[in-house]
This record gives sequence, structure tokens and C-alpha cells, in this order.
Amino acid sequence: MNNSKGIIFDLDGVIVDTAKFHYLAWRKLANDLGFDISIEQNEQLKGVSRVHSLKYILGWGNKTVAEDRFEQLMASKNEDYLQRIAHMNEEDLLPGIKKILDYLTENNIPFALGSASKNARPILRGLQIEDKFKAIVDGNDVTKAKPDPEVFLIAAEKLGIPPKECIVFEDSVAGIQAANRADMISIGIGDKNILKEADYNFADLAEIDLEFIKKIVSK
Ligand code: B16
Ligand code: MG
Repeated sequence: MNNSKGIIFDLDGVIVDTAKFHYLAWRKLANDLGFDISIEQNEQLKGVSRVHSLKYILGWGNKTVAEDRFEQLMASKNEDYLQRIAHMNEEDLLPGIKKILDYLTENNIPFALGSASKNARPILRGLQIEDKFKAIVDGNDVTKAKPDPEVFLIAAEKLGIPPKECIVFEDSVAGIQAANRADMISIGIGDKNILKEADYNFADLAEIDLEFIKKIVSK
């Protein structure tokens, strides 16, 4: 098998469903400020950094806050979120991911994480898959949020593989755009009508068979 390809996985929505916990924590924050956010609004926060998420939310609630209050709100949302994900374990891996990671490991195909989350490492640790990744690039390593390609370009560099030879699994529009801008192959996980800019689309990882992975890493 041609092993010159590298794979980059997004975290939330690809490896684990943390979006529901982000939503509960952001919703509590909004409620405390006197307004609500909908599931549809939460969709727009997928793949978006913490700071940008709070900016959107305050905009939706027509709130403006001073800089120190903004920092406090981000910190309290994160504390709430961390409590909600504290008990995450292997059983929280999304269907299909384990099989793919095992296949890549067995075939020496390197893979990295490319996530906007600053909590990515403890989450991977809880899921007991942190050690499988050759590189982990998260919200602590980047200065520009998706759709900027920075997170994926750093991941490719850490894998030692040219961007053109990297394949990205992503569930957010911003993430697919970031992968495309990085000149990587993009695989959209979720609604193909939303992720229409992806090179390939699957409803979820369980829909992907190993033949597809074999084919795409051999191209
Ligand atoms: P944190 P991903 C993203 O993860 C989430 O989709 C997004 O909703 C969240 O705001 C962002 O991480 C930052 O997360 O507050 O933990 O730093 O999809 O890029 O893996
Ligand atoms: Mg995601």
C-alpha cells in the first residue's frame, strides 16, 4: 500500500459528539443573560472557536459586554462544559471511528487531530485514543480559526506529509472550507446538502467501509 498519505480528523462531530454539551453550556450562559439560543443557532457554532462562538451568541442576544466580563463568560462556560464532559469514555466514540483508527494504525498510515477545541487533549485522553495520534493540533496551537487552513497546515507539517497528500474528515462547513483552502482532500461527515463543498460526503463514519479508506490512501 502507498503510505505517503496522511489523515487529519476533526474532533467534535467526527470522533465524538461534544456539540450537545457545548450547546447545553452556551444555552445556560445565554439563559443567565436573559435570552435563549436555538438548536439551529447552535449549528452555526460547530467548528467555531470559543471566542467567536461567544461573539455570535452575544450578538444574537443583543448584548454588549466589557472585555473582562467577556473573559469571565468564556471561563464560566468552559467550566460548565468541562463538568459536562468529565465522564466521557470510550463508549462516547462515534460509531465507525474506532474501526477506521484501528485500520490506519495497523497499516502504518499516520493520522493527526485538527480541532478548534482547546479541550481536545483531555477529551482524547478520556476516549482512550490520545496515544494513537502522531500529532495533535488544537485550539491552543492556532492563531486563525477555521475556515482559515492554519490548523490543518500545521497538522500536515507535524505529520511530515505535503498538504496535497492529506485527507481531512470534517463535520463543519468552516472545516471543509479550511481543508479545501489547504489544498487537501475533504470528506464531509453529515448532511451533504450543508457540506456541499466537500470532495466526498458520508452521513456518518459508520457509513464508510474500509475499502473506501484503502482506495483513498492508495490514490
Ligand atoms: P473549546 P472541533 C470545536 O471543535 C467545536 O465544534 C466548537 O463548537 C467549539 O466552540 C470549538 O471546538 C472550541 O471548543 O471551547 O473546547 O475550545 O469541531 O473543531 O473539533
Ligand atoms: Mg467539528
